[in-house]
Amino acid sequence: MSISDTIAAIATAISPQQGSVGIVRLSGDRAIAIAQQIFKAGGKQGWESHRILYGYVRNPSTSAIIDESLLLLMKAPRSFTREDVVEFHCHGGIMAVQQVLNLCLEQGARLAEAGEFSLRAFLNGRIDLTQAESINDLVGAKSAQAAQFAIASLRGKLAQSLKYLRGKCLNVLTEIEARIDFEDDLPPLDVEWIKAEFIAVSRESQQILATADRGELLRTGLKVAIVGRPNVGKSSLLNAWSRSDRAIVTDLPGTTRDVVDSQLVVGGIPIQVLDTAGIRETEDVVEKIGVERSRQAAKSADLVLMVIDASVGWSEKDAEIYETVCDRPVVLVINKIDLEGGMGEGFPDIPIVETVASQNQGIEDLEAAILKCIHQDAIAAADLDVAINQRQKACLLRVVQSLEHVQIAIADQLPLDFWTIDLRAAISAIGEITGEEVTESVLDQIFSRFCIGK
Ligand SMILES: Nc1nc2c(ncn2[C@@H]2O[C@H](COP(=O)(O)OP(=O)(O)OP(=O)(O)O)[C@@H](O)[C@H]2O)c(=O)[nH]1
Ligand SMILES: [Mg+2]
Repeated sequence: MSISDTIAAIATAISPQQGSVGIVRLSGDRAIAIAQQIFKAGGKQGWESHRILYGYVRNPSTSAIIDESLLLLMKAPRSFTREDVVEFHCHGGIMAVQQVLNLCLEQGARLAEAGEFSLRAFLNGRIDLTQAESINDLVGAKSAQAAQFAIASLRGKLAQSLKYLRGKCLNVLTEIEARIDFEDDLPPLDVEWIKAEFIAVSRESQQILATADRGELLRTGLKVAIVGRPNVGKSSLLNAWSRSDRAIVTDLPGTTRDVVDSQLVVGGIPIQVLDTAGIRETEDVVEKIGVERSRQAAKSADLVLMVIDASVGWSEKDAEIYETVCDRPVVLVINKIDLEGGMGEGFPDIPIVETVASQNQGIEDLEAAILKCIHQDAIAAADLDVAINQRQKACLLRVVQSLEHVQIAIADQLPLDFWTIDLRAAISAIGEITGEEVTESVLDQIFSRFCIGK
């Protein structure tokens, strides 16, 4: 990727007949020159930075008017990429933005690669790598909480903590290296201080590491399968939970034949809920396929809600179904507790929730049980405002590990050079998170996940 050329892309989602405004973005040395070729501002409007011009985009070779639009000019370095940036705010849909983009390309801009605007913002020092990654998180956020975490990180929350940790490590490294070079001229190393610094850095790293699971959940969400015998109220549960009539409910066993899914958000975590066909032996060809799909859904789920009928109690058939799903977290939902019944015995020792799905009762308990099951109940209440991703987690684990090695080197009274090897590794691992020490291939991997125009 060359940073010297001027890039262009459509920055908004495009689809026919949708979106009242579409934005085409230009960034680079020639952004303004290109814009001046194709945009005619009305009246005496000047091309000043951070002003919006009103006018027409026209094809310079044919003079044909392409769109009526607004133009936003942001001169370097006061722009997202720290380069000259021009945005055309066009009419939405497909045609206007597509044609404006084509004109930009005809005038010498190059089509931006995925994430290239953000990459430039990073390379030009406008944002660090944690902030760049959070931009992608914000765009992809599936819940308000995921968006909130992304914004906190975008505002530098994670970067700040990491900078502080890196600073501490660098301080210690300077002290040690000074002793290696000028041992005789300096007072002896304060080893107790060094140990305390390492403990502090490790502790804070662990705290940040503890947010990784939540980060993963917020990003990828959770798949929950509702399984059980026919007619126990699985579809009623899906409907009550999603406050919809998504699944067909009848009093006939074997109503649901296919997997029906619904998207929910629980405690900030996006959840895909799968309602499945009741599991039983059957000769019906369609139902048989449905039952097989139920089993597959349960297998693919992160968590299973095993529903039983309170009026029937825990039966042998339930036990058989439980056997097939118990290799993953299971919450037992005892539904129809409004009916008289015998609960039987032999329940597995798993979290239990009682519901009356047909009357929307017990959903709050169900959500609390799920959060508890995936260890998110305490965290939901805690005041955590960042959540790291898997890449950041891997780097931070290396930080903690390297610091452990230094502590061992200290305890074993190894020469100072040995201390610095692992300390440098810790510093470089932090630098890999923030982008201070990062390879091009890592950057490629990160930014290629972005959308075009970001
Ligand atoms: N009394 C009572 N009836 C319920 C409750 N939940 C569901 N039902 C009724 O039980 C019957 C079966 O409900 P469904 O939700 O279709 O059951 P299902 O488990 O999806 O059934 P299949 O799709 O056949 O596997 C319907 O008549 C529901 O109205 C409940 O909590 N109490
Ligand atoms: Mg059903």
